[in-house]
Amino acid sequence: MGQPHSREGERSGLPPGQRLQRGWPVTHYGPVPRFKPERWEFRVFGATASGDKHCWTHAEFTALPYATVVADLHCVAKFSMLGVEWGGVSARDLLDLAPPAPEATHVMVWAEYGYSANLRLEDFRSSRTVFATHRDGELLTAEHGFPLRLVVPQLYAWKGPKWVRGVEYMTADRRGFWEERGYHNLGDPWREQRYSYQEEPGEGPEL
Ligand SMILES: Nc1nc2c(c(=O)[nH]1)N[C@H]1C(S)=C(S)[C@@H](COP(=O)(O)O)O[C@H]1N2
Ligand SMILES: [Mo]
Repeated sequence: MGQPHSREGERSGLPPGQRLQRGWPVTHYGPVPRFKPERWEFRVFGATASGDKHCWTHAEFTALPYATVVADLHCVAKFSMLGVEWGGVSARDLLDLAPPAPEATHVMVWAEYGYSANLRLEDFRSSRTVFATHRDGELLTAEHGFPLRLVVPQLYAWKGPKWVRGVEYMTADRRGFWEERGYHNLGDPWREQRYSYQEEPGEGPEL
């Protein structure tokens, strides 16, 4: 009781094997993409309820309802930041606007240059999952994911792509970029699910 930022079903503090990070380092693979507003669009596709894909321009996406979530960020490289406020569009609102088909069980979140991360629909559907445009009230910088990054507070941060461009609803699980390259398919920091060799049967598709 009484932990900062704790809410029902939410765990706060340092997960096992993590240490506190001061400041905000930049961690990603590959170059920082340049934002081209006229070419940017956000797509939801795959197993949608209607069978159609949904598209938003940058102006349309940023006009969606704004929500904030206070969350911790845990990098699998063992640093954590606590109590970051993210602002943007909640995944739940997006699911309402672009509902998945009843058969959908997983999502692939796609970012610039083909970076991707797979999530169980239940993790994506968490009330705390947010497509963030802001951090602590300020617009994201390019290296931290401007114009949009996904934040999934209950999972390691690689599950939250920066420069995110879309979501694919899937009827079976498939590995994303790091999940294919040795990282755990589920990525729960409280269970220290760091590497794919730790996966139990049923926790991920064949490698
Ligand atoms: N597109 C993209 N998003 C990404 C990554 C990446 O390599 N590419 N790295 C992830 C990892 S491992 C971490 S720890 C966080 C780091 O976010 P930050 O640089 O804003 O601290 O971004 C995540 N999102
Ligand atoms: Mo990371």
